[in-house]
Amino acid sequence: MKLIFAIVNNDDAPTVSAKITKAGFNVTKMASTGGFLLSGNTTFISGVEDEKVDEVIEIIKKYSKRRTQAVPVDFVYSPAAVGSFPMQVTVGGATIFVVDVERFERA
Ligand code: 2BA
Repeated sequence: MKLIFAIVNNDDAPTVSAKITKAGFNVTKMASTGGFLLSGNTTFISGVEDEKVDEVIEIIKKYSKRRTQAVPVDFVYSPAAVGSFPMQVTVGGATIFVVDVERFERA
């Protein structure tokens, strides 16, 4: 068994969640925050049999869109020239980790 962690944009989360569930997989949705942009995203965790991992990943990829987001970057040229300008950062579609599950129980 594997545990899939998938970090997706909040805007894609409802669709990703619905499609994973509709395909018959169990999934848990957690509110998370990206360390770089410090904005909210969604982390899904899903425990699946080894042979089903690719199927779940395909669903996540299909419904997670790539976006650009503006981030303010501060600059200081001189004491008189201080300000910030927007830098475009590409976010997503999804950041996915797959780890081995040593033991799984439902009690
Ligand atoms: P954030 O950390 O808020 O990062 C948002 C986007 O900013 C990243 O998109 C990436 O394009 C950019 N970025 C991140 N760190 C950067 C840096 N030091 N310099 C320049 N640009 C940087 P994604 O790569 O698609 O990541 C989306 C979200 O997935 C991340 O949000 C974070 O929450 C998570 N994530 C990505 N890689 C991860 C990793 N190796 N471990 C844990 N979480 C990760």
